Amino acid sequence: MLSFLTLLALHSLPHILAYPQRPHRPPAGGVSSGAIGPSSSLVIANKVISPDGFNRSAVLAGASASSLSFPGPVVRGYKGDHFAMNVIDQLTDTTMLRSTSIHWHGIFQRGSAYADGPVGVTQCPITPGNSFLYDFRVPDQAGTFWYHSHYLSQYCDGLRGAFVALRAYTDASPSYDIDDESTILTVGDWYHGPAPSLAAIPEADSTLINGKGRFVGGPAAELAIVNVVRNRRYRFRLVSISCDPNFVFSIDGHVMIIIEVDGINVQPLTVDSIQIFAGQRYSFVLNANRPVDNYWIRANPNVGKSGFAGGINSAILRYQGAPTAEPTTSRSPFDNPMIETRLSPLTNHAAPGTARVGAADVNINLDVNFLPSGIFTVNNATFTPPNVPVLLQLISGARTAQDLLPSGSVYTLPRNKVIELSIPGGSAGTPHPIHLHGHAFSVVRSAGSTTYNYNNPVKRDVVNIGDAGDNVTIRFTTDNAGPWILHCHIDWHMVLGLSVVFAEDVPAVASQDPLPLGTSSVQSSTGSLPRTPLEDIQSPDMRLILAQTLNLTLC
Ligand SMILES: *[C@@H]1O[C@H](CO)[C@@H](O)[C@H](O)[C@H]1NC(C)=O
Ligand SMILES: *[C@@H]1O[C@H](CO)[C@@H](O)[C@H](O)[C@H]1NC(C)=O
Ligand SMILES: *[C@@H]1O[C@H](CO)[C@@H](O)[C@H](O)[C@H]1NC(C)=O
Ligand SMILES: *[C@@H]1O[C@H](CO)[C@@H](O)[C@H](O)[C@H]1NC(C)=O
Ligand SMILES: [Cu+2]
Repeated sequence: MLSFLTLLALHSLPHILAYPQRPHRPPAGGVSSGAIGPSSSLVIANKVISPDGFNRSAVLAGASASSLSFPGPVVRGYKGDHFAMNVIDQLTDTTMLRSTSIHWHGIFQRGSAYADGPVGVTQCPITPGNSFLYDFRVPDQAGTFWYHSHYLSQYCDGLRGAFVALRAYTDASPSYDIDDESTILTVGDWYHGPAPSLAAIPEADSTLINGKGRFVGGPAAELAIVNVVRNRRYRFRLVSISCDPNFVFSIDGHVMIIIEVDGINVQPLTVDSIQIFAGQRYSFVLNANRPVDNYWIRANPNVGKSGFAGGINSAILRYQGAPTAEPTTSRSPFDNPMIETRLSPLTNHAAPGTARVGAADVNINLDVNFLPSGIFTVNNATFTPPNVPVLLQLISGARTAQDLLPSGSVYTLPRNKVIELSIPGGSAGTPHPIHLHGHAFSVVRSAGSTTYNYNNPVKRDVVNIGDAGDNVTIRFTTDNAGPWILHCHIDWHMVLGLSVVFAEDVPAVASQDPLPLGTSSVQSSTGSLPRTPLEDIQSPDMRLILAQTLNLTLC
């Protein structure tokens, strides 16, 4: 149907449609071995890799077992596409979790809540030897997303990659010339030990940019090289695939014009640095208009080893014609950092609802605390993944917050109402980047600001809630039935309970979010598949916390 209509359109309206709806794939060999999707297998298996010169076994994704990579292959499709990603669990390494589950971060999953991925909320983990088909549509989103394991801290062991939904038609005059796999920039933390054996909140060993980096005291491992041609304009898609740190990202000698935030186009904003939190994305245009040379790309983490000595936290921007050498550039002081309140959407500017604090249909304050026992609470409840995923509880007829498990962590929200959440900052482990599934939200009060902007606040899906004195406030409309988790995107904090679930439009979930036939992993919650192996969690303190305090039993 698509091709017939497209052909018809192209023949009859060639002057309007300058671009074919399906441009040729850019050549492989960019940041990974080639993009996959919208329909593909995604094999999850173990492999020893040394992205920073240190060998370790990792949990990786690939189109096949022989093409596993870190980060995983770019999953790519067009706005309007139907995605069918068959995730095949071939994990064998018992030092890490062997079950898995994938979340497609930022995708709304309207009508397909079962494909959202968080274990205990929408599904049970996929067990080794089994597969699970994530079958969902992306009707109304174009931009930069990512995918990652949503099973405890498994993505810290490597299961993370970029997900791009392209526009069906390119703008008549885009502000950039190049947007392909080579312009995706992932930044994340890397650990030398398997996540289940690490301390509850461990410190990363290195920062990887596009899967490459160095660690303090390590070898001069290869750094990521981002190639540009002078006087071309590049749309870089910066994706934080971090488990914990936020990074101050910059490129020596260049400014960045931000045009997209978390999948939503924004009014262009020129900056010289971006503090990017775990889970966030920014597209920025970089005009390669400086002298032909090598320039440092920098991502300085807020925790762990900061600075750039010996090439840590760095990658290389290389102009065509520049020598094959490390840059000698230095970083100028930042005088124009990205400030969240300066961002606003390109269209649909206003936050929904009455433009006054506390004047939404439903107003909820979420108080985050860290207890001496080493767990987080949100309004005094610690999120523990329930035996039966919340989605199944809803489909089975649970209706009220009191009926829903885990008790105290599930909030029911009425349909078609405006919700305002306020989340005071400053609890231990600050600053927490908070992510809501199923929605993007308007940030009417940002961290570091006391003003409320209902007129044209940025819309995004991960927000930093800042420090003591902050009271980050967000708004969204309940137009998407389903159980949507809101959690800290510092994965270690999420495991320690920093989550709640919004059960949105509960009466409609069973009809609007049906389980597809054969979703054995979801249904296995009542079957005989193994329970979450507590023995998989090897760190003694972690096991103690999970066993005694959280009483962890999944599916
Ligand atoms: C890493 O593993 C590879 C492949 O097994 C091996 O050749 C190499 O010597 C190892 N490197 C280190 C530093 O142990
Ligand atoms: C949390 O517990 C404290 C102390 O018991 C109490 O004062 C507070 O009202 C509770 N908060 C909520 C949201 O229930
Ligand atoms: C945050 O804002 C909400 C209402 O918007 C208010 O109820 C709450 O007391 C505020 N908390 C702090 C710590 O300022
Ligand atoms: C832990 O979970 C088991 C099974 O779900 C239950 O029988 C037991 O009472 C729970 N223990 C605590 C301390 O909550
Ligand atoms: Cu956190």
